[in-house]
Amino acid sequence: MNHFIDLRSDTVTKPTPGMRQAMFEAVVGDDVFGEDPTVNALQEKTARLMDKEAALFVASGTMANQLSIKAHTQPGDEVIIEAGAHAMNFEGGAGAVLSGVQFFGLPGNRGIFDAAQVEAAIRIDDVHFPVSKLVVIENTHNRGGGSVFPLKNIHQIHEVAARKGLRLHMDGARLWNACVASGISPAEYAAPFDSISVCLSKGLGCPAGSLVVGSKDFIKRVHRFRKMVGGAMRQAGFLAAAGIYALDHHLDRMEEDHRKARRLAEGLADIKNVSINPAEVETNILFFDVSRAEKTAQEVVAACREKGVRLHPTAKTRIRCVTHLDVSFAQIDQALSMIKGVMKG
Ligand code: TLP
Repeated sequence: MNHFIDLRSDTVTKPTPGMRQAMFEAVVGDDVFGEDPTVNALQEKTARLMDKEAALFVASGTMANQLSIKAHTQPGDEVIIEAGAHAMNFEGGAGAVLSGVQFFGLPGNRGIFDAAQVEAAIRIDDVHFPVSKLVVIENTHNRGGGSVFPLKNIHQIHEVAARKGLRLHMDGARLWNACVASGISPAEYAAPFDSISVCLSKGLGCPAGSLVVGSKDFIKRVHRFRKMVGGAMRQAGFLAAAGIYALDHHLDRMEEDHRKARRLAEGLADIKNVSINPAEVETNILFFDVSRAEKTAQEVVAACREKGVRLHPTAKTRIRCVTHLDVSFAQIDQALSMIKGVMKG
C-alpha cells in the first residue's frame, strides 16, 4: 500500500496481483530475434485493436512519439503540434536532437485545435521555409486537462493533411481514456492516422511500455530506429504480459477513474481560494488554480505532502491531479479534506 495518496500521475501505480501473476507466468524469448511470443502477441493484439497492419513494443511514451516523428520526417522538416503538447515540451528536446525537426506550436483550447489552424500553419513551397511534414494530435491532452480530441476535428484535420501531403500522428498515451469517455473505439480513432503511440504505463496500470502502431512499412522503419537508440530489449515478454493483462482487465474500469476525477473536481470547487470548473473534467486529469490564495502552487503542494497527499505543481499557481487504479473513492474524499485543511491554514 502507498503511504501517500498519490495524485501526481497515473504513472505511479503498482502492478495488481493478477498482473504480477501474468508477468510471472509469461512465456518469453529473445525479442531481438523476434522470438518473444508474448511481445509478439501484445503487438498483434494492439495492431488488431487499432485495425492497423503492425505494432511495435517500445520502452516509453517518449520513445514511441520520438521514433514516430523520426520515421515520418527528414532533418529540417516542421511538425505542426499544439503549443502545450507533450512531444514538443516534455520530451527533452528530442525532436531537435533525434530528428532535427522544428515544431510549429498552434494555440489550442484545452489542447484542441481545428483544421483551419492546421491549414494556415502549412508552409508554402519556398526555399525560405521549412517543409511542413507532420501533424501531431494529443488525445487525451495532458496539459489541456485530460481533454478528449473531438473525432470531427480529427477527420477535418486529416482531410487537410491528406490534401497537402502531410502525415498524421496521434500521441495516444491516454487514448484509452478518450475511448472510454467518448464511447469511440480505438480503431475508429486510429483510422485517420498514419501512426499512433499508446501507453501501457498510465491508466492501464502497467510498470512500463508503450506501442507504436501503423503500416508494416512504417513499423519497419520505427523498428530500425528503436535499435539505433538502444531500445531493443531481450526477454521483454515479462513486460508485454502486463500489457496483455491490462488490455483484457483494466480498460473498462477506467470510467471509475473518470468518476473519481469528477468527484475530486466537485469537491475542489467547494474549497475556498481554489478555482476549477468541474464541467471541464472529461477523463482522469484535472488542474486547479490557487492564485486567489496567498500561497504558490509549490507551497500548497508541500503542505499537502506533509498531510499525506501528493499533487503535482505545473505552474506558479497551477496544480495537477490525476486519478488511477491505486486511489479509491474514499481516498479522494480524504485528499479533499487534506487540501481543504491546507487552503484554510
Ligand atoms: N506524461 C507524464 C509526465 O511526463 C508529465 C505524466 O505524468 O503525465 N505523451 C503524453 C500525453 C504524456 O502525458 C506522457 C507522459 C508521455 C507522452 C510520455 O510517456 P513516458 O513517460 O512513458 O515517456
